[in-house]
Amino acid sequence: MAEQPLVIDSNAPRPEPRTSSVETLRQEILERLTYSVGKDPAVARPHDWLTATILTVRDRIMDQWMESSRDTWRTGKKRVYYLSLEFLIGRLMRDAMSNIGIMEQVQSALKSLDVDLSSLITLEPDAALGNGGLGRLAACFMESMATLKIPAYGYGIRYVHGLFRQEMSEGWQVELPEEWLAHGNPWEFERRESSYEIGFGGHVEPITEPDGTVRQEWRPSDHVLAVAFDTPVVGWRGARVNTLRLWSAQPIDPILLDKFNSGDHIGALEESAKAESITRVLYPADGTPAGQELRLRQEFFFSSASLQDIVRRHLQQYGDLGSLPDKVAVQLNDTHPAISVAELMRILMDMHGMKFSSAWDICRGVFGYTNHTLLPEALETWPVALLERLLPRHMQIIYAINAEVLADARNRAGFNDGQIASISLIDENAGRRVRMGQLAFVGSHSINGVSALHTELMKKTVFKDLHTLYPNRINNKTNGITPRRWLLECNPGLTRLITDRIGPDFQDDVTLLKALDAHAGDPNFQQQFAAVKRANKAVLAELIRERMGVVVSPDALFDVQIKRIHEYKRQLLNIIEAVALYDDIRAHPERNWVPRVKVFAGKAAPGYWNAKLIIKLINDVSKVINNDPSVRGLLKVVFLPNYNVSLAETIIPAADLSEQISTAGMEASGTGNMKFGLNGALTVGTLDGANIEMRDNVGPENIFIFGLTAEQVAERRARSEVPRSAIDNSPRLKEALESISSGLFSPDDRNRYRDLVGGLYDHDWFFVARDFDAYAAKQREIDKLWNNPDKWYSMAIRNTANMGWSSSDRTIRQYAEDIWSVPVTGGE
Ligand code: 26W
Repeated sequence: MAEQPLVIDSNAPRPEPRTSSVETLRQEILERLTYSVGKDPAVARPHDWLTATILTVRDRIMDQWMESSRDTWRTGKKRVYYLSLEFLIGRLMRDAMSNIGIMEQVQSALKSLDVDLSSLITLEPDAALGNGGLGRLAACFMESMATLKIPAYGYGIRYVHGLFRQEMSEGWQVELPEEWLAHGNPWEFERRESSYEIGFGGHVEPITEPDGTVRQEWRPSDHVLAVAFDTPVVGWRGARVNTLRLWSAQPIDPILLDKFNSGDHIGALEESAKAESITRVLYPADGTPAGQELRLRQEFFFSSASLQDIVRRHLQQYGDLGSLPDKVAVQLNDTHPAISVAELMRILMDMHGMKFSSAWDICRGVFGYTNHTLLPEALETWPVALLERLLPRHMQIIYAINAEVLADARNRAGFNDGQIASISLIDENAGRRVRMGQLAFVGSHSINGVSALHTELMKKTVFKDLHTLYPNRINNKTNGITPRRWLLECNPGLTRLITDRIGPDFQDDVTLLKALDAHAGDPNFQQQFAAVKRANKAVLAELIRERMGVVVSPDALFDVQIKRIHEYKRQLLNIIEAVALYDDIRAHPERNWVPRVKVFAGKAAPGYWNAKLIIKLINDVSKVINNDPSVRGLLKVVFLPNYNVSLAETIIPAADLSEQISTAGMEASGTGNMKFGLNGALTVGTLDGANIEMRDNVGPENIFIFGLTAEQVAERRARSEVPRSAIDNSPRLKEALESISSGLFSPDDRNRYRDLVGGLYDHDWFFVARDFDAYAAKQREIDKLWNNPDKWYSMAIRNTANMGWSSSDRTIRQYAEDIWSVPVTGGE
């Protein structure tokens, strides 16, 4: 099936590049409004102006987009493909304008048309195509790869609804569909020419070739079409523009006309609905077999489309697949795309006639796998029976890979039966299931953890035996964040202040923030830093008033925990401490209490009862505390609904204290911790994930570390320590727990929290009770420091100064060098 190599004519004509003077921009926005949106400026609505502005900004990215792509064809540079079920990219307009440096011109152009840029910015919907840190990391990586001029594609799914929109109903989370595409999406380009057929089901047929060899051919029973939608991703100062290619599922036959004409109008459209259901929502509930099957369909759908696309592009350029590992690096973002290993093997063997061993070498040359969690429930496994039915050929290939690996383990490494069972791709314990982590591991040349601690734990726990078998594969790549979005764009006040102090070079090399260390003791700079923070807090206070009807003072300490709601992240520890503080404030009104605002935000997985109950508890507690006059406004608790990237961009610059309090050993890395530190919040946290590296970088004297270490947690787990004594020995904890379980905060249902609190007495899986005293003591230390603003802000400045290491540019350089073997030509 040799493709004709495609010759790119570098001299093909192109239009004059767009310029960006205020006058040109004004003219083009008007033209776009009139000729593309089709609206008379006299009657245009805000959304029309938004679309016209986005189209105008987008045009300024096109030249570089095409140039970037031509360059890769011309030079034969290796391409990186980042496969991820989530891309939490958020809003794109401000990011694009800022990265290509036209924000001020656009603002003036719009102003001359009587349109306010900042209100247009907030009108843009958040592309909520992700759930948590893993998805945001993918978005930060895309931006850094463009900044560092690495030719890269992100591949994912164009969910019609993304993650659910969270609303509160009497304090309970309610999930509603996210309608981010309601007004169309001016950023994307539909590429009908890049569509692929994706098969499911059917059977495998052995075909005997003329030379006597036997080739397996998969005959799927049904197909859907994967259609590409491309979004440009522009790097800092327009260094390079890469592509985020998201797949949309469409039916091969949109309508069965015979059926329709025979009167079965709904039945005629069933195929269509079934195909489209694949890319409707992110993380469909997988509590039912049907839900599980849909998840697997999603994973195979986007893996197969991406690999077909990658192979086609490679053949067009190079004509032969032997060079794949030299020209292609595919990074698997967790196990969600792990089926890609079997799919690439199928493409190479069944479609291109390669032998197993050559295909297997290519496969491991191409793939790298990043692990993001050690939680057993998040390590994906699929029932063998499901795979056999849905992807029969892939199941055969998985067996063949397994045989290869197990033979290697027995013959070369002399593994015993226990070790064999632990590395096998098939888990024989709980019904036969395919372990996707193991598949991703053996199919990759590199497996990385996302913080130093997490990487060490991977070697000791889930991948212990695979690490013994392949000792050079596991490596660490601590996560990072893009300083463009998470400082320059979300915190213009701080950016200006820093620029005035140390000059603008840090905008190109964020490690230069280090120069701020020398100013940390300067009272004048401390005051300016405090003033910027206060202004950001005033903005957040206004948002809290608007959305929640709660009045908070920007002079209070803003204490923030925003992230997915999960028991291991311990929002429960935080809210119990708030209750204890509430008791203390009332018991000792004479003391000099520090005014605090506790801000929470985050979504709970729809099927995760305890997480939803914790949201309800936070809301119940806030209702009581916020309305109790004896608190005298010294403590406020707010839960802001519908946490997303945009909300984070408003909250993080306004935070004084960042809560990173997971049970040690359970948070793979965390990236919120870095965003807060960069914006001058102090961290209260456990020795978990990247908190440890943060402490090493900002210095132990500039961070509040408390609690049991991962080793201590593991040791206590191993001896099944009974946690009750931690409660019995802590009168404050006991009192807080009793008030919660007795129904003080839930008079309408006094038993609501009985089991939640009971769990802390019985097993306390997440060490809430055992870390409580250390946490509460830290909080009082923090109060003391707050009363010493010079000291507080000198520490805050030192945090900002020493967060340069957290840039995703640093992380991507490490991936480029150690995993992908691609040169980095961009950046400072
Ligand atoms: C199997 C379903 C599933 C899907 C997604 C389970 C769990 C997830 C998480 C949302 C994955 C996730 O976001 N993990 C986070 O990844 C970040 C980036 O590496 C880390 O910083 C966080 O510690 C980790 O929780």
